[in-house]
Amino acid sequence: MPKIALITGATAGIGEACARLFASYKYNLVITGRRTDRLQRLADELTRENGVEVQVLTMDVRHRAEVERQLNGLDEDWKAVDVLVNNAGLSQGLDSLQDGNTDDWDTMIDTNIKGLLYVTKVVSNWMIARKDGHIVNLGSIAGKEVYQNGNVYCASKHAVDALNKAMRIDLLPYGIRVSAIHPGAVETEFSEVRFKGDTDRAKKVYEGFEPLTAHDIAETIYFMVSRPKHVNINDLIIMPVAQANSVYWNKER
Ligand code: NDP
Ligand code: 8X3
Repeated sequence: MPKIALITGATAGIGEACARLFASYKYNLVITGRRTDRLQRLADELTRENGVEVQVLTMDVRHRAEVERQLNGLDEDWKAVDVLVNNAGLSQGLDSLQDGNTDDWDTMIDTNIKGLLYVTKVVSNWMIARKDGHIVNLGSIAGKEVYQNGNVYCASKHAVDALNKAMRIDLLPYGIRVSAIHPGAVETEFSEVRFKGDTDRAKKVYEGFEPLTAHDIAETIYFMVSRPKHVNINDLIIMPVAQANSVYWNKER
């Protein structure tokens, strides 16, 4: 029986890289995001290249009713999810708290915290019923440290760090594994989204050093998930060699 991975935010970056890697290991996939065209193209490609089955769910994780409707609408066979990668997330803006845009705050909190909770509530119940499953939460170095102007994004990722620990306790009686991965700079669409389409500003974030790639993160997530059943990696921080933490960098000038 092929395993099933449900990956949120699979239209780009880390989520897309996870979808590609898990498909190469013959997982059937449920991939989600807001951009249906990208999801459908990816699904067609992964089925063609890897012979796996892929379900596409277009959903905005901020909308609880939509999340519940889309997930609960899956056929029963597809609810036997072995791996949930809680990846959908974003940053909006890089402003001081006093100058912050309150709509950006809502978007980050609604996506990174509430969206992750809505998806987890539904899927964890499927895992509880089977007494099996593994949840991998995308935290960030921003969930371990706080940097200038990172305020609300950092807070949202600190919340993911707390929820990762909380899930592990609450799901303990059911043998469900819960892990978090906390990357430093990964070159994806993240900065383009943070800077709202300002591609020049986004490109500069990754200049003068070698950032992590989405594939680096996908490989590490696959490593976590593919450990023997009795092994759980609770927490993993992964950085580019040129980034010691949120503040100290070794960049060429
Ligand atoms: P990308 O912008 O490349 O991808 C983000 C994904 O999240 C997209 O597929 C996007 O899909 C999805 N997404 C965003 N908002 C929503 C929403 N409201 N509903 C559904 N899906 C949504 O960024 P990354 O791949 O870099 O980011 C993935 C995760 O990794 C995030 O949680 C991020 O915080 C975290 N992270 C990233 C780091 C980095 O340096 N890049 C470092 C540390 C952590 P769509 O727009 O189609 O809905
Ligand atoms: C993304 C990494 O350092 O921009 O979570 O917050 S950082």
